[in-house]
Amino acid sequence: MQQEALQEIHSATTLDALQTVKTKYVGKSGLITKELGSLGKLPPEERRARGAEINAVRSALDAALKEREDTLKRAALDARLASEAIDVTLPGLQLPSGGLHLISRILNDLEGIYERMGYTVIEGQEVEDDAYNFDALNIPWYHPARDLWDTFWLEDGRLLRTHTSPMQVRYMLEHSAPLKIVVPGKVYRYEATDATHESMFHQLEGLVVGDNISMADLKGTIAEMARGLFGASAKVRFQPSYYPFTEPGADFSVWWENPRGESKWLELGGCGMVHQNVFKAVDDLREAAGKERIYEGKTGFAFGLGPERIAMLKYGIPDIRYFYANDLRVLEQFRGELG
Ligand code: FA5
Repeated sequence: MQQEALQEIHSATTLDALQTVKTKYVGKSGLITKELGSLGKLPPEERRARGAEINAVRSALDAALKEREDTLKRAALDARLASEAIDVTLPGLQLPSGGLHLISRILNDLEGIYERMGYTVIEGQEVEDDAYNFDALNIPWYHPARDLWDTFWLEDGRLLRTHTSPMQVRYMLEHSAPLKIVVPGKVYRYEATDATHESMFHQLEGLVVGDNISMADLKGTIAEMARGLFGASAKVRFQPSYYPFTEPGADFSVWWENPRGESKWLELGGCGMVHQNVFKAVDDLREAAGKERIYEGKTGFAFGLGPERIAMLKYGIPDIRYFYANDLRVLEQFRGELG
């Protein structure tokens, strides 16, 4: 029986199988245990020798079981460690990194240029009230100029801002002059798209208010921006234009000789001296909110320009629709550093 048991112990390949062998021989009702139990039936003179013999077998089996158990446990642990092993010398996985969109980079550049001129950068909301997008900007509901800004109306009567100019009003409600701000952000227009018009695009609004601010300050500021964007050779041109919230108003274009040897004028934005009706509307709103009237009689200039147009001019991109079509073949050519 000892030979047989040892044989079975050695051929057990799992701890479960070993447990079965253990139970069979030395468990409560195992074969060896039974042998010991039957000692009492032997004549007393045989008991001693027989008992010693069975105990020797039992010790041999116990020792063999223990040894086999250790071996199997060790093997199981080795297998687990092997399955968890990693090769730290393998080359790492290279994850493709994202980048800033070209328009984000242009806006970052613009913000830097204006911050160096002492402007504060603020942001506004894309869902606006008629009162700020139009009324306070001297564009009452019956004004034909409303047609210049085809509007996406929301069901609750609000709208998607058609330009960043409502932030002129919102800022003056909360702050006093003198002030110098730029406001980058998305704007929306319900209009047919073509190579130079999108229904969602960006603007950068500028507003300066103080005493004795003049058109010369406006021109100098725009020229400084153009040189910051395109280099020392950039020129700017102003042409009279009409905006209800400026008097006088102008459009400005930039001329730049680009690395491809082309040079042309590109209209970048609108600008002008802040209309006194805007200051009056701001004071009315301030008064209604229990604040002092402080703007009537001040002077200031404002401008609003399109960064998409800057990107098109700077990089020779022929169609504004490329920016938001999410075609990686286009976007990857202008992938900037993150951060
Ligand atoms: C305005 O939106 C005025 N709020 C700008 C302004 C501000 C004037 C302060 C005076 C004082 P306008 O609609 O012209 O003006 O738009 C300004 C610029 O936004 C344009 O010159 C152009 O660069 C850009 N832009 C206008 N419409 C689109 C469009 N559909 N797609 C891309 N860019 C556009």
